[in-house]
Amino acid sequence: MDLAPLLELPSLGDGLSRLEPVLREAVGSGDPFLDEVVTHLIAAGGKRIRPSLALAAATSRGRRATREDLLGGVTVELVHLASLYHDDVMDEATMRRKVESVNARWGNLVAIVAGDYLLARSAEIAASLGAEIAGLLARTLAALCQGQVAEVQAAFRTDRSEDHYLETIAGKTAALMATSCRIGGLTAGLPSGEVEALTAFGERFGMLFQLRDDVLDVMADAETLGKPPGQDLAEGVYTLPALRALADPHVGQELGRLLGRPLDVAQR
Ligand code: GRG
Repeated sequence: MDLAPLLELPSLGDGLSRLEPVLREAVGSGDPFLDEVVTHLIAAGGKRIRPSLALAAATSRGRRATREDLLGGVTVELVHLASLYHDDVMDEATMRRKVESVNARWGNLVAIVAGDYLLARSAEIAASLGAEIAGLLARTLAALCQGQVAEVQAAFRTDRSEDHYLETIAGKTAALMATSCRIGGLTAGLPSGEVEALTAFGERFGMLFQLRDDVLDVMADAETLGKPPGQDLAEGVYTLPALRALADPHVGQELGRLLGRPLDVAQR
């Protein structure tokens, strides 16, 4: 995704560079091993989309990001990081952000507990920002889990539908992006109408972001993706492009042949 137009916003570039030390400070435990594990993916990069959304929302009226705004961005990035740690355990992924995944390097137990630790830190920061943000963050965590369970469930169902897919991505991706925008609006103390509009923008941005990701999984080459294309279907994840393709029995048969196992034809 080309974030350049967003990053050209002077206030956002300033906020993102000031976010990094706050992010590292937030995960510091004093234990050298835990610190190494929890900074592994922070150091590896990542696009910082969720804090970008929070900071863009918070500075949308042109003011400089405050420490509260930065902490809002940190709290959502920590949730995202925790979800990556846990997701890689579930998928047995070996690479993340172009480096070895945490589970591949230190094992599943460490990856799960380190993900839990990141969530705990995120919750602590959200609580410091007030009850409204703490409650919002907790509801978003529930939505992420529901989205993830819905995705796993789809692999065992034959009545897969586009509605089910849309519900899945609303939970696993769009909920946190909507919350990122909302938190930015809240830490900046914007009027409620603006907070609602920013939240609606974040939700739609998140849906489109995941749709694009899923289309790229079937259309892009291995080099662009950093993994073999068609990985979603190979893992039993039925995304919208796969559902559309499988609705044609010939395409479904061909995909099944390529993957070496029969695939269910989606019902729409
Ligand atoms: C532990 C919070 C928590 C949840 C448990 C594992 C799980 C339930 C949910 C996983 C949800 C998940 C991994 C959704 C995919 C989200 C997504 C679009 C990831 C890629 O985001 P990018 O492209 O990644 O912003 P970078 O690396 O750039 O930050």
